[in-house]
Amino acid sequence: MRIDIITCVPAMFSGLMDQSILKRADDKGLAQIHVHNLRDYAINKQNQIDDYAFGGGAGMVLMIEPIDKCITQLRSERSYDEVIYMSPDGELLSQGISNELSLSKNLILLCGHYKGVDERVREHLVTREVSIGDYVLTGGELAAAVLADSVIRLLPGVMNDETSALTDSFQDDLIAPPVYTRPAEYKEWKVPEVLTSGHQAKIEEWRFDQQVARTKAKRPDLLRDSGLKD
Ligand code: 6GU
Repeated sequence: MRIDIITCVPAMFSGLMDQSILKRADDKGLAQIHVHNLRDYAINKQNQIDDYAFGGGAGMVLMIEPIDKCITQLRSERSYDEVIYMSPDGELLSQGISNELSLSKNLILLCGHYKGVDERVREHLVTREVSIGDYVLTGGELAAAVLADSVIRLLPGVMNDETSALTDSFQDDLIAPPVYTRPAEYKEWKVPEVLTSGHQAKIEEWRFDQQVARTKAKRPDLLRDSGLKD
């Protein structure tokens, strides 16, 4: 998978792929992130990429021309599954969307700033708009990093244990069960006995019961569509 990120703050992505699971994905050639500085596509000597909104109002608007030049350049090099505009009013990112996007070969993530982008970018250049939650960030960069992380970790071969992404919270609309490691007793705080019993069927049953109980307690909204309610 290749992810091209268009941003006016490229420094926000430095180091993103240098650690942990994303580094392994990069090392194995499973995922690459290419960051493009919108200013490199500025239309004049002043390196201008934003301007005042027609009709007035506070805040600068990212101009269409630098964004179009950058996207057109990328599209001339390869075809993209989606051109995603990171925006607080986009569709809410979920495990389902990440699963879907993880089947992509090439993605463009466009990060907005200021008061947003010229609406014609959304009308003509973007195929999808994604938000990471109902709160406002200063720009789409952190949201793009979140989306990239959640998608890349799902790519086959990225995780150590091939099945581990499948047992994440949310993959089956249930929160993951609690986990413990040695020592089995610490300051009189004990690990549930079933986990050290060696009885695998009982362990699986206990884990599932825990998932359902925890989801009911913490995120009852997840159970609504799962058929597991009551
Ligand atoms: Cl994608 N962008 C911005 N600026 N704020 C956000 C967001 C995105 N998702 C949640 N808040």
